Amino acid sequence: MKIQAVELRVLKMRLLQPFRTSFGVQQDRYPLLVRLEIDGRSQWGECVAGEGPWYSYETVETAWQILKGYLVPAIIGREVADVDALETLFAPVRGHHMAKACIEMAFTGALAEHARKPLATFLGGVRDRVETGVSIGIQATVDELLDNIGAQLAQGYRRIKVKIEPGWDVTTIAAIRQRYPEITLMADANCAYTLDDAAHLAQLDQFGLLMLEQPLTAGDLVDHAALQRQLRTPICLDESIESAREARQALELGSCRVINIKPGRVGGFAESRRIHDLASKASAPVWCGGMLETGIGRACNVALATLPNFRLPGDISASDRYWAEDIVEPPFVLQRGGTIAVPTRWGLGVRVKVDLVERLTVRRELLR
Ligand code: OSB
Ligand code: MG
Repeated sequence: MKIQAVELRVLKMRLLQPFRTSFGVQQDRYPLLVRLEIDGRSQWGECVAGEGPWYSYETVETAWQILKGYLVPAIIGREVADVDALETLFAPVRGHHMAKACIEMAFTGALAEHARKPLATFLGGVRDRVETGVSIGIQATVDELLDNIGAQLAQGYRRIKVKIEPGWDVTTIAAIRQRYPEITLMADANCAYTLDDAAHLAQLDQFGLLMLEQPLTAGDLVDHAALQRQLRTPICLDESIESAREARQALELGSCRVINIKPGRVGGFAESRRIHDLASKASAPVWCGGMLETGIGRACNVALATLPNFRLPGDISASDRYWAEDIVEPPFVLQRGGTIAVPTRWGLGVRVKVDLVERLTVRRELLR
C-alpha cells in the first residue's frame, strides 16, 4: 500500500443544537478531515480533536501541525504494508493520538477495501446493527432537559446520557427519574469533580444509573479507584483512557468497571481493539463514545462497535441528531429498536459527498 499523497482540510459545520458540557458550550464544529491517496484511490478519515484544549490537549490546530510536520512526512511516498508498520512509523511521536488515529483509520479503511470487505467485517465485527444512545448537553432549565429527553425517546433512542457538573447533578437526575422512572440513564461529568465530592456523588446511587462517566480529572486513576469503592454506580472512564496501558491499569486498580472507547482518543482501531480485548478478559464491558463526528468518523465508530465486547449502547447517534446535512451518503439513520445499520459496502462503507465537503472547507492543503 503506497501512500502517494495526503490532503488535510478543516470544514466548518453548524451543530443543529448547541452542545454544552462541563467544559463549555459549542455551536460550530470544525472537523479536520484527512484524505489519503493510495493506489490512485481516495481514503477518507476524520480527526476528532476539539476546537480548544478542553477535552484533551489536542486541538484542530495542533493536530494539523503534528500531521503536517511529523506524521505525514513519516509515511508519504512510502510502501506501508500494514497497521503494525504504520504504528512503528508513528511511534517516535509522543501522544497526539487523535492526529495519528485519523490516518490509521483511513489506512485501515483502505486495507478493508483492498480485502473487499466492509470495515466492520475486516475488524472482526459480529453484528449487522449497533445499539445507540444519545448524549444530551446541559440545558438552561430542568424543564427544557426533560422535554429534550422526551423528544429523544420519541425519536427511538433507548439510552439517555446527560451531561452533569456541580450544580446540575443530583437534583437534575432526581427530576429525570421522577418523570422517566424506567429509562436507561447515565451521566457524564467530563472531569468536573474531585474526590472531595465523593459523598455528594454517592447520592446518585439511588437513581439506578447505568454508569457514571469520567467524574474526576483525566490523569487520576488512583482517585477514581477510591471513588469507585464509595459508589455502587459503576464508573466508566473516557478521558482517562488514552491507551491500552491506562485501560489495563484502571481495571487492575478498580478505577472503573466500564470503558468508553473512542478510537480517536486512543490512536486508532488497533489500540481500540487491544483495549476491547483486555476489557473482555477482565469481564468489563466497553461501548463506543462519540466526538460530534461527521459521517466519516461515525462510519468508523459504527464499524468498531460491531466487535463482540461492545455490549452497551454507544454515543453513535444518527446524522440528523447533529447536522442539517451530513457529508456522507447515505446518512446514518435511527432504525427501530434504537439501532443503526452497519454499512455493507467495502471499506468505509459510505460515499463522501465531495462537493459538499468542498463547500464547507475553510482550510485545505495537499501534501506530496
Ligand atoms: O465526553 O463523551 C464525551 C462530545 C465531545 C467531546 C466529549 C464528549 C462528547 C459527547 C457527545 O458526549 C457524544 C456524541 O454524540 O458524539
Ligand atoms: Mg465522555
